Amino acid sequence: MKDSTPRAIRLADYRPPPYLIDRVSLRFDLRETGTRVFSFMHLRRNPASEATESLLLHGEGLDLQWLAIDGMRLDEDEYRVDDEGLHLPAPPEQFELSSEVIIAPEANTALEGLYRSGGMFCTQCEAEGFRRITWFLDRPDVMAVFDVRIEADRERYPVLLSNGNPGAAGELPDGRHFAEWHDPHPKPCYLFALVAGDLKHIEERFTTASGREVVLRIHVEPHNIDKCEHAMRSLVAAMRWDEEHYGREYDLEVFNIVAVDDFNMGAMENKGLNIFNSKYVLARPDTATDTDFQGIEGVVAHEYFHNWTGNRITCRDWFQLSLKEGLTVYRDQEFSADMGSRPLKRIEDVRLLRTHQFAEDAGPMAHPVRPQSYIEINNFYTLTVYEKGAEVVRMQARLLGPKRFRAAMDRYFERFDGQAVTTDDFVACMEAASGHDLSQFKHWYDYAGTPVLHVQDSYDARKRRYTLKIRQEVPDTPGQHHKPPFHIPFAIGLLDGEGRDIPLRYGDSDSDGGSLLLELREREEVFVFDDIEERPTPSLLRGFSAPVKIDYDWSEEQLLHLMAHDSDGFNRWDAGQTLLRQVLLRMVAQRQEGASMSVPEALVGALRTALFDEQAEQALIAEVLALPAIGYLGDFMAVVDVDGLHAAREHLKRTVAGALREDLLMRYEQLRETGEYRIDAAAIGRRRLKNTLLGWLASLEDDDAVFQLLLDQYGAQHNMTDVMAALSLIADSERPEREDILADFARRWANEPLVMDKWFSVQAMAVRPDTLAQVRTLMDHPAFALTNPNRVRALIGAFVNGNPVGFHAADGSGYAFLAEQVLALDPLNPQIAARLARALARWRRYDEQRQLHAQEALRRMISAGVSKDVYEIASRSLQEDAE
Ligand code: 7MF
Ligand code: ZN
Repeated sequence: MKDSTPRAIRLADYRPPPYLIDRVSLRFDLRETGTRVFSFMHLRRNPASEATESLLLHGEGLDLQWLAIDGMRLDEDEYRVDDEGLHLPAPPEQFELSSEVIIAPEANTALEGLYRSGGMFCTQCEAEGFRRITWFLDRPDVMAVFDVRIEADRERYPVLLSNGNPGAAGELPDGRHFAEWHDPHPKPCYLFALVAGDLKHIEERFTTASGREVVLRIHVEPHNIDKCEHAMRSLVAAMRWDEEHYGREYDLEVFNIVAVDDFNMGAMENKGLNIFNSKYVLARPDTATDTDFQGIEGVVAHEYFHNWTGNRITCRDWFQLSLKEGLTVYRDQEFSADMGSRPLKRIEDVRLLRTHQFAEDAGPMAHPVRPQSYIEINNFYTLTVYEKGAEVVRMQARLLGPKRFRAAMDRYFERFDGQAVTTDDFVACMEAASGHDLSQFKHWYDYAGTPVLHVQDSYDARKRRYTLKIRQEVPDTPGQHHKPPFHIPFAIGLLDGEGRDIPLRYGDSDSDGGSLLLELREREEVFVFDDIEERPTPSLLRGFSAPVKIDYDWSEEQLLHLMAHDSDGFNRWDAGQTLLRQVLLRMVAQRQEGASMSVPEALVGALRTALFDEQAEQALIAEVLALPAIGYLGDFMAVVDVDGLHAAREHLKRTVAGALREDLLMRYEQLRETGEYRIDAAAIGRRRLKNTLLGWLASLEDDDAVFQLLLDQYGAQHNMTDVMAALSLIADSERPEREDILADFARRWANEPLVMDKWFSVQAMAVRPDTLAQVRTLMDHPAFALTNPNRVRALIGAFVNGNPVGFHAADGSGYAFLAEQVLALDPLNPQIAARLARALARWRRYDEQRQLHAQEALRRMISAGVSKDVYEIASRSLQEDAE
């Protein structure tokens, strides 16, 4: 291994920092090769620390020029530098430490610390990137006031940005110039940022609720200046929303956003200077899809909301990551729900959670929302920390109700402003503001695994009594066995034969005519409802009130009844998904037995009814008509049969589309784009439904009239949403026009990397025999680069995660390809390599032959000597008790 034996970091070993850093002053002398960083900082012993050993300041890859304490240069025997950083044997109680280091942003392909992207300099410090810039106590509970001075060539880097408010700026000799920035808010170094480049910006003025004026700017490379408006609109909406819903105002004179092309993640909330992956800023109707527009709105809001939940109040240590991430995801989800359609947003979020987070929670990488140990923190920016973490906040909001939740949040902001705190501190505010005892609820933070609720019901007609028996089971996960029962908010309704909600009462709570919130606390509980006139249809876990799985023996009649009538929009959709799942799994079983696959008439009827539902939003109808993903369905099989699942999905699509062809065509025609392009919720819903219908129709492969629709929709070039919907269906086909259309698209968009990413993805996800060979060929395309994370995700990531049939090919070719690419990427960018390697984590779910191929691929990674990032993923995946 490159790193000596990777060591686990444990929550139980947390100790307060030995020293505190009150102020730091940085000067950057930016150069094309060899950038000098001068640092001056004030350190004092932390009264809360008992540490007496030598002081370690983190630092990696720093070429130290000189070091001084209180202005006195240190001799080489007065300090020690190793892999971890700079050790000072016996520093004074208080001192000024100054130093100069040389770093090489031009050679930084890991995109952590200070690096170059295109023609600019930029930074990414979360979680532990600051130590690649200069010596520091690189941990979130050390918060300092930063002063920054940047010096660079004036021609090539006219724009110089850092955190906080701007200060002096001016000319220097040799065609250079400088700018100074002061951030008055103490912050951990992971929120430090610097940008230097030849950028253009758009600008807006925002007046806060209390009347202060803030200048908002979005900076991009000059050719992208016409793609920033949507991001700016989203920012202004997010700022207003946080004032209205949480009473939180922005707290600096300027707010800058910069878009960069080479970025490991979505974006970063650096104080006053958010840095974004350009994918989450740049959009124009002809270059970006509705999903892209919505992604931008959500990510801009997410990063802005971090200003309070993350920056003003930050994490004590990285085990508390969900304190800021779960909470901020919850906030951005609620914002997006308010901006668009609430039930639709909930469906999208739950779908992500169920297909991806549930899989993580059931695999070798399963970990609690607050993990207990890690080898590489970058591997714990997971769906569990983010999405399950958001569900854990959502459950508390639900248990408290809106008024008390707001009071608890006010208390949190009041009590912990300016501090680095824990999830326990957060929950304590929820308890104090509500009087609820949440000690059992905290299991959600500490135990991994998705709880299963086994539900049985019975109806006694003579007593007019309906009984629900619920047994909860929290599965074992690596290193965690025999878990205690959780406190679970379980919202239900009971429908009568007409589909109306039966008014319910249980203990102190009643259903208000709608749903009843039951609070489960025991391993097994029985709920009895009296005066129920007829056997009701249960609507369980309404609105997905907890991140659990439900095990209940649904009949087809019950699901059809819920699909048609449930007053809870989410559960109406979910009933349809459960029905589709049951049908598809039955079809897979039929196929395995060599029988022919059958699609029940009732399902076709229900889909037809949904198609013509005049009450429902168009986007919701589209969701009802969306087939559950192979990845989700596989979770319900003892051994995942990818080919069977694919065959069943295709057969079901063809059967339904054949039966409903005329209806689908008619609705498609009605929904065709007529007037001007708009991106409001209604227009998005309309396009989504139209393109879903096109997808069903396209399953009629030999239908020339349908194929002509695809060609026409592509040819109209009305907007990128419609173009991509048509293009991906064309790319999936075996028609001769396929190659011409793909070539046409590449010609049009050769100079737009983010659009070319879409072109890479549709080809990587096409279900065709030669897809892997195509992917290999595309890696040589001039628009592809292994050094750019977006390109890697668009091509390799799309094949590995978005093409189950190709990736899980029985001959192991997909797995071998993955191992090869992980090994090629690892020396360049270990974070991206490790993310890719996760695709093999759940290899135990497949048949024996595939298992052997997968193990071989994982072993190959480990024995090649990889980064600790990849090592942690591959070694945990192979561990004995992993699943
Ligand atoms: C919306 O969380 C939701 C999640 C860390 C980097 C952005 O603000 C962030 C950063 C990762 C994974 C997902 C997201 C982010 C990161 C993200 C972005 C927008 N603090 Br890693
Ligand atoms: Zn975040």
